[in-house]
Amino acid sequence: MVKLILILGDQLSLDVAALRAADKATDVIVMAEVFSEATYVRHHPKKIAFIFAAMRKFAQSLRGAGWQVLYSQLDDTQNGGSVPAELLRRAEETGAGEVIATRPGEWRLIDALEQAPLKVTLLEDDRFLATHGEFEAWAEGRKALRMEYFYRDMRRKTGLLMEGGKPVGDKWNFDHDNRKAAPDQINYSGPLSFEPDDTTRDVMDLVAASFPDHFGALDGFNFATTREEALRAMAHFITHALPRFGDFQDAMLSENKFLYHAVLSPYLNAGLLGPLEICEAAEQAYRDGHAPINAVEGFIRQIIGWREYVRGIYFLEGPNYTGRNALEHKRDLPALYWGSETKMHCMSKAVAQTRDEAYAHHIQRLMITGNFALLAGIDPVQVHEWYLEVYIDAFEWVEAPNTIGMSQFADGGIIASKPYVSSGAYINRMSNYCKSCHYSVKDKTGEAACPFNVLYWDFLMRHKERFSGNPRMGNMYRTWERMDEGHRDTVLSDASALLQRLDAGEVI
Ligand code: FAD
Ligand code: DLZ
Ligand code: SF4
Repeated sequence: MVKLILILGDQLSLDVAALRAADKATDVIVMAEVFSEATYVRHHPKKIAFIFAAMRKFAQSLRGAGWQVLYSQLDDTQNGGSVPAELLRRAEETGAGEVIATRPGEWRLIDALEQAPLKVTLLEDDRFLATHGEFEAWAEGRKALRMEYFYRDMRRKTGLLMEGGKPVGDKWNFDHDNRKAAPDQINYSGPLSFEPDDTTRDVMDLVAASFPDHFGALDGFNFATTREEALRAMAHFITHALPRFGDFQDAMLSENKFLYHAVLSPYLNAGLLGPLEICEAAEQAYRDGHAPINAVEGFIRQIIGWREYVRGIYFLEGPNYTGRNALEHKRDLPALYWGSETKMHCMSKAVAQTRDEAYAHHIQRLMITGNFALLAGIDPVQVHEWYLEVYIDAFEWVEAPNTIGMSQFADGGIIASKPYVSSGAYINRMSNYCKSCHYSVKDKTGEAACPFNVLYWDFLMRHKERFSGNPRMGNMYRTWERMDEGHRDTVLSDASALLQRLDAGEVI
């Protein structure tokens, strides 16, 4: 009997499990652009355009390889509007009795497929290095699930940067070398960009017409949309940026959106590239003497360490993870996250770049927009939805642990051993934002004081009970205790006034 083989918009890999289980002679592939996936959160137009264009081209390549593909465009009059509805329609059309799918990367969609009135078999998505079973076994019985130990297991498992059972350079982690402040000059023109072809332009027109009120610019779309292009983007990064990736991994510059970052996450997460091939290319660059160990180890750790680890946490913790709010933060996400005016130069730049590119690099996400949300006590569910909407690489399995866990400490410390908060001093050290800011990063109180400076202490005081006993945070509390009492009162009353102005919708 005919089987339907479902391929989702982030499953665009020829070796995806459902495709491996399919029979070219009898089975029919179903791919569908649907309103529900594009609007359950209002995804950035560049993200929708990327997914749809890549889906159309993937479908074309499958047809070229002899597969029968039923592809639904968003504007097809018969389009049922959701993945299950499209499966039902195609089942009726073909008489198929069964659907084979690769397990989606979001509980919401897993649930929708399991509830669909069809026989659906979900196969494990094995485009990752660690299976759910392996992650569960690793997590079992551990008091703390620290990424570093998981990462070492992944190094051993893959053999990446290993020699005779030991880590190359006799150290697992070279992060110490990867915290250089913003350089004066960047000798890299940024990620490879791709002129939209006819298919991409059609998709862009469709997206512009269908989602006019989604936050973000569609103009300037220049992402790769095929595996062949993504491979070229990868080679470009390895050749031109990887050697300096490590040194300036945590730096930020007003005038440079990408520094030496890869901007490969959209391709990796959509399935156009695989994690192992990227890491092997990076390792080769080290073995060829093209890139230093701190850059290559740091880069590989992000992929086989952090990326695999956050996925493990997402599936281990279950569907309620995205609703966690350990710090009981309740403030609404301020309008400045949607591009309303702000006098904070760092926030204004990070949000503007997000609107324009659907991309910000890790430290912008963690230490600018994430840091501000955490300090200001914003509802983590709203923060999570914002990150899921605005970034081209955002799929819940990877976005939610990074936001709920790493950035907002809303999981109570499963991912982060302490909250990622900082005053303006850190931002000033790692960037040149403060030089062009309305506020003064040196001022600790008063009208001109950097909001991060007052909110930082306000956050620590609000959560004193929880954090003052944390060995990694004792220093911060001791610094506070050493301050003059009058100064401390002024800091807290300035913070309170600032938050009131934020709540009142004033420009801060
Ligand atoms: P590079 O800095 O060049 O890193 C190389 C690769 O490592 C990335 O392509 C990515 O695949 C991987 N990587 C690096 N850090 C992480 C991480 N913490 N978790 C998972 N993979 C990582 N990443 C996403 O892929 N999707 C998301 O939705 C996402 N949301 C985030 C939300 C917050 C609040 C934070 C703090 C981080 C988030 N990240 C997310 C992680 C990270 O910011 C992005 O992976 C990275 O910015 C992608 O850009 P890049 O390819 O230039 O990365
Ligand atoms: C993100 C996305 C978007 C915007 N649109 C579609 C779509 O129309 N059809 C589809 O199959 N997939 C889409 N996706 C990706 C899914 O949302 C993704 O598979 C789930 O969120 C699980 O990661
Ligand atoms: Fe951001 Fe404060 Fe620096 Fe302004 S002074 S750019 S608000 S850290």
